Amino acid sequence: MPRRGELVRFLGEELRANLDPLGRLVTIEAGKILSEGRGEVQEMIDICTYATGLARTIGGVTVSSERPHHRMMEQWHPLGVTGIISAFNFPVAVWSWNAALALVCGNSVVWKPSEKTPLTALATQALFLRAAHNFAGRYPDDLPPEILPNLSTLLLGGHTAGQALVDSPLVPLVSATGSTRMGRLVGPRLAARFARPLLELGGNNAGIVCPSANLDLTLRAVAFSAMGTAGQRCTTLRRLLVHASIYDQLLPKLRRVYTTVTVGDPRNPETLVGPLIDAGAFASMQQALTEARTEGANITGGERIHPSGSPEAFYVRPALVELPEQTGLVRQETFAPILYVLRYEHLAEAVRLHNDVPQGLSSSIFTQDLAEAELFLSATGSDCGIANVNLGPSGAEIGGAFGGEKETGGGRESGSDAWKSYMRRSTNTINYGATLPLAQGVTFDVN
Ligand code: UN1
Repeated sequence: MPRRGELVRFLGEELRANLDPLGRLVTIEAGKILSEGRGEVQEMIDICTYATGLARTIGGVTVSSERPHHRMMEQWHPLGVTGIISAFNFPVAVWSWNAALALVCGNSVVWKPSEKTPLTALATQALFLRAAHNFAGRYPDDLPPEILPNLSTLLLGGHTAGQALVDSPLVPLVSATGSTRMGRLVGPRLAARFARPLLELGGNNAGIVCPSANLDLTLRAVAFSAMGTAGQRCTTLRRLLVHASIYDQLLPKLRRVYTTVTVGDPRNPETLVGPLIDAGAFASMQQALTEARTEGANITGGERIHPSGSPEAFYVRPALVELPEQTGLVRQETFAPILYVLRYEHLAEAVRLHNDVPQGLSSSIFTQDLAEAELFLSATGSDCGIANVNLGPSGAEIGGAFGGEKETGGGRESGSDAWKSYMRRSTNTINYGATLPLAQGVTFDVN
């Protein structure tokens, strides 16, 4: 096994051994329900397994040369220190998608987690140090002992810590996950010093429900992707475009789910919706609902609730907001459990509404009609980085490239060929002949 992959394999083993405690810490610190806290750590394990395999297969193409006795090929070299800025909502998984790939690509990582979730970051860094220690014990002569633990550094702090990372000439790549507002600050600063950005910013993900949709399946998909993680995923379903012919069939079922879903202590296995992260999240949710009311919305849920024993926590019932049209409010991302529902008559109109937002992360269509599904996936369909058929926009697996277009920032993390962002490419030409033929037939003969 290439040693870089071996180190990540050791990290995966530490995570596997600590799946329950780290998952529980995610629940305690970020407020995710137990199953989602555990799922987050499972996602970390998955990317470590993936990256371990990738360590063996990273390679470049060979290219035919127009010059006789020449060979051309590509090599991929480590890029250097990889900066990682992550958000509260996936406090540890986002680090792992970046770190596992960056490490098998031969880089070190410096991590600035959200100031809202330092505990899970400290725990993850401790697991990394254990993995590094075990690696050093197994391969004592591979790396000087002081280097290994420094392959991952944790930078705890606020805005200025993030800025130091973004501005450091020692960091050629910064992968930043968070709001579009954050991306607008980070992107230009990186561009100013020609550093490479990998941006995962806001989403405003929609689902189109067609007349032939399996409504039971749709209902479950909508419930998980709109209310799961209390609406605080970048992939959360925020807009539902429902065909007029099935609107009155689907909406009563959805309203019932919104009024009955269990909201409460995320440590309780019965709970499906935990708290919002803080008072600010609650305030922006209420502001959006107030604005929706003035726009003539019919709102189910959205109110604050007070489970016993948590007077200071911000628990809310997810809000289902039926609106007559896609207003400016709907086109912006409010990081809270609000699902806007609109009615449509023709698929072309639904696709137009679907794409008529500044963000482009994830998307879904619910249909049994092959032509509708293919149209949605085609170049004239969804303009997002992720487009799904008969499942919600959230909950992606690590094997695919993850990220989106437009104000989502264009970056790709995780699977497929996302590893290329963490490496620099060198095009090599080797002349194994004794003459010097020039490309494009150019002659340049000196005496
Ligand atoms: C995020 O919310 O920042 O696809 C990422 C998903 C998860 C990742 C979400 N695998 O919902």
